[in-house]
Amino acid sequence: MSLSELPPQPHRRWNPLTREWILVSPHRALRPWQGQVENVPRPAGVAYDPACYLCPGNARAGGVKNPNYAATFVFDNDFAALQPGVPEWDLRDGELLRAVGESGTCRVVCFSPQHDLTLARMPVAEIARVVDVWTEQFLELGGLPGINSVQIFENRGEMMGSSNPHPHGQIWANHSLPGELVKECGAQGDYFSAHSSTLLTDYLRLEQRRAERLVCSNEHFTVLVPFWAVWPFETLLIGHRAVSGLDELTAEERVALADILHQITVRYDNLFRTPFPYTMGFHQRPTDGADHRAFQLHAHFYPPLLRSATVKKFMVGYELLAMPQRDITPETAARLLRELPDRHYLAG
Ligand code: H2U
Ligand code: ZN
Repeated sequence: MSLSELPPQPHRRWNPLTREWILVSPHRALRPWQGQVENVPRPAGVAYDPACYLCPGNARAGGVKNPNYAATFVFDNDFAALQPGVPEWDLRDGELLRAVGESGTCRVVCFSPQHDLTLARMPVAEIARVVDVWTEQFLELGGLPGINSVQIFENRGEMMGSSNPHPHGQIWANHSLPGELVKECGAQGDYFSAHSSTLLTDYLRLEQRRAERLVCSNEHFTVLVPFWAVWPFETLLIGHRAVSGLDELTAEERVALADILHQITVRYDNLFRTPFPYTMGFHQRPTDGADHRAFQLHAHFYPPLLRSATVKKFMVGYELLAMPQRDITPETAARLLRELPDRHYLAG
């Protein structure tokens, strides 16, 4: 039996990036569903919303007024989870109780002044400006003393807890390396030591050869459903050239990154003809000044929807207590996404 003819039986799949297993139960994809039905979110519909705290010229919580920005706008989060200048302390009681001071900075990035746009409905040239801003922010925040991790992400849609439809993302930059980054650094570092090549470049070659889980690509980037995906339509965005951060991309690659972000978000919206909710974010090298050539820049998309604009996957029960599990296979999810039109369903 080869990996190309995986039987429709329960099996575990290995995630080499985090070194964890996930459970795949393909035979379960047909079970009846009488559970939750979500309200279908509608596109926001107005270019300017006087009540929006992200629209140009409007006041935010605390009274600060946004400038009349024309493209992108970055500000320090008014309810930041991290604060700069927290002194270093490490308090313990024996082995079991421990707390460590954590300093950092949280920022909000508005992608566009237009309230009702999304990445999927922004022209590639405008997304390219967002990529440039992310790159500048990575350099600026990563260059601050004591900042070793810069997490750039977007929560899209109410279902993912996004507080506002205005196109925006967040950046949390902090002193310690968060758990996911620690896992990915360890796995990529060990792989590079053993093979003298980056894990994700070798993985991408494999997927390009097998062509079972590819979704879309351009000259510099490919999006695929990883073999070990947990979320039904989870994808991984990998560059064709291994770089450790956005700052190492060429100007041409930054535009190609904007293009591939557009391609995948259009396909997502087209899947259930809805503004598709997701958490997306980049994983980049720690900014601690150490040698991170083993670390390859990539982005994850974690969308919650399962079978329609209204039914999402829950991470509950066995997933919380034991390990993540999925029904629809990554191969099926990739085929569904791949076969969708690359033109947005709302485009005239
Ligand atoms: P989310 O939609 O992903 O929650 O991001 C919006 C962020 O905007 C959120 O972290 C911040 C919230 O703290 N915010 C402000 O900084 N100022 C405001 O006036 C409202 C919300
Ligand atoms: Zn707005």
